[in-house]
Amino acid sequence: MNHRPMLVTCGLPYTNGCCHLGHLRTYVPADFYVRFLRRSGEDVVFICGSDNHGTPIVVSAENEHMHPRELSLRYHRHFEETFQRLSVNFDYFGMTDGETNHRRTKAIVQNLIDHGYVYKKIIQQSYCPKCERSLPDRYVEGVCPYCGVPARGDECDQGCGRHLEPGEIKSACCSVCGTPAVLREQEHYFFKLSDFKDFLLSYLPKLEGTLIARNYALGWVKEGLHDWCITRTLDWGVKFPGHEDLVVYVWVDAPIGYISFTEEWAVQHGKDWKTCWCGDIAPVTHFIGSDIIYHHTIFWPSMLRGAGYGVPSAIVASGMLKINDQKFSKSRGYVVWANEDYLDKGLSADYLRYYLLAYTSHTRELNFSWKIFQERVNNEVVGTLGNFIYRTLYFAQKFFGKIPEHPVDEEILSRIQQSVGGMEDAVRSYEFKSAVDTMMSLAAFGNTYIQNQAPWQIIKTDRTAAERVIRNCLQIVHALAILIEPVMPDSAQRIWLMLGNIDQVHEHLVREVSTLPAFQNLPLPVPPFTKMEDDQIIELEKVLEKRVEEADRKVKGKEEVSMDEFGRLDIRIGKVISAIQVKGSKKLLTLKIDVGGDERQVVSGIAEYYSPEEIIGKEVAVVLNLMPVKIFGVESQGMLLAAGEQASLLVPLHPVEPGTKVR
Ligand code: B3M
Ligand code: ZN
Repeated sequence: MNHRPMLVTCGLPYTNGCCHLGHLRTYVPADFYVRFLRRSGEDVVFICGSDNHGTPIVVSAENEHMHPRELSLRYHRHFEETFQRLSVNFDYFGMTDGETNHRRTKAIVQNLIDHGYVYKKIIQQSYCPKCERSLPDRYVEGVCPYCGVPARGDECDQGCGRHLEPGEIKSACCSVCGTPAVLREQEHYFFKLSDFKDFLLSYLPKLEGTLIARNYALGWVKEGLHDWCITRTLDWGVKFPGHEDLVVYVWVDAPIGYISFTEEWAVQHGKDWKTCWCGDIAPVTHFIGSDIIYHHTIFWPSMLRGAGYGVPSAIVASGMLKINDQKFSKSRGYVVWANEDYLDKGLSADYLRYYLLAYTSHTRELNFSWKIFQERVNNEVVGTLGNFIYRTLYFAQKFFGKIPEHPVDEEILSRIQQSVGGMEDAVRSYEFKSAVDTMMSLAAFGNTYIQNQAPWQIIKTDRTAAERVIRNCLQIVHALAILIEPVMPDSAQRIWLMLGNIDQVHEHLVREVSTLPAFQNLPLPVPPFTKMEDDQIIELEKVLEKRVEEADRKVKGKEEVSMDEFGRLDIRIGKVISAIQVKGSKKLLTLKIDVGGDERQVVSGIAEYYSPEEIIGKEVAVVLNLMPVKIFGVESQGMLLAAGEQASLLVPLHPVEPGTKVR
């Protein structure tokens, strides 16, 4: 077989929202992994792109009165730019709505059909009688049939996390208009996932990557596999072969994007994408969030297998993210946006990268708080790493002006080699935190070494001895520059230049940590890192606090009320005495209502549904203790209760005296 580069991918972000730390929890470690492998001499292709299809995008586009394509393009650019700002450098960043992916998806689906893995079946599908359309996936909201928690049509996102098949959700309502959905029979196509049980049972135990991915997947296979509905009644998406009214489910064409983007990259670079995607096991590593393990370990390999492609060799799933110890949640305000909250404030991309990598193991829960961020940056990056590097460079430059000509101690070289070995082992077992810690412990070693040797003392009496110490320290700085490149690429380059180099640190390999050309002139160094100040951190905390408060207020609007609170509303039955149209408005009537000895004037938006004649004499329910307001210049001293789009008035079933309280 031809030379096969390693292919590394990241889960494709949906193009209906901005980049946040939840995304970066996966992308930064993936970028680190790729950079480190490259520093170790591996040929790696790093591929990602945006996920443009599916109901999340259609629903968002509808809300923003935009075509899904326009919305997708906007967010596609947003992600591309944001990744660049964070030094997450994909070799190719495609779009699942691109021509290649339409073509590749159709081809793969056709393959599956040809191999007999697809069949059609009539199912009960949610339908909104008001919007007059089918309600696939996120067009429906309801209750999870497994755990009873509110869920959306295709997944129980707040409860058990299960994937839901069309028609499974209970108490379904249209997510656009709130109307209860009805079930309608519809013909859909299914993928015979159940045929892949034996394949998965032999494939999954050998799957590399993080343990949680493999173990979850095996558990699911043992629980039993259900065939998978792969079509949706939707316009936006990749058309199902031979059906203009059906598109494939987004989880079919999204992962196929990995192949299509490899193809597009290969065309640009005169390479062959097939080397990455053929053979039994393809040299492909997927970095994903742990919420999409099912799709990547069960659906995706089965689809690839069924269509005759190679299956991924590794799945690396990252743990979840918390913000201030609270579950990450956009709606509850526990979110940190990559641009608005971080990069646009002039904060260093490298610091964030460091935090995301060093905070905890890749598969553990990562907590973000500005306070801890400040502590880790100030103590570790500035205090340990920055301090050692600056002390060394400052001293070397001041007393020698160049890298002194002196052999490096064996002991120092072997200490450096020990770090390199430790990092390599850690990276290859996806223990990124441990890799970064190993690098930092080399810096800590350097700090202790320079402190104990105190070259600023020895130089007073023995210049050669000082030369030896500083030469050792410079060797460590040189090694650190190469080793931190995958973690903090910009900072690594700055340090590299301060060592008197003129080229790019990322052109160098880890095996060069022990070489350092002597006599190189040293420019005047500056401290490579600066502290995060308290007042800056307080500002950043405030932004987050405010967002949480605002979200809280919104949620409280929908909160339960106590009987006492309900009792504060004075709702009574009143009799309409007169009704006249409000001048200048087609929608409003001014009503005079007898509420039991008292008369109230109420302005109500019911003119389109009731003529004055038909409403006079009617008994209606009125809220009496609302604050009076002026509507079209007319004072309104209450509110009629009505339901639905046609303002159907709430009336008592049996006659009651005007003024009777509603309880
Ligand atoms: N677009 C985003 C998610 O569910 C989804 C990933 C697709 S990866 C092929 O996290
Ligand atoms: Zn509807």
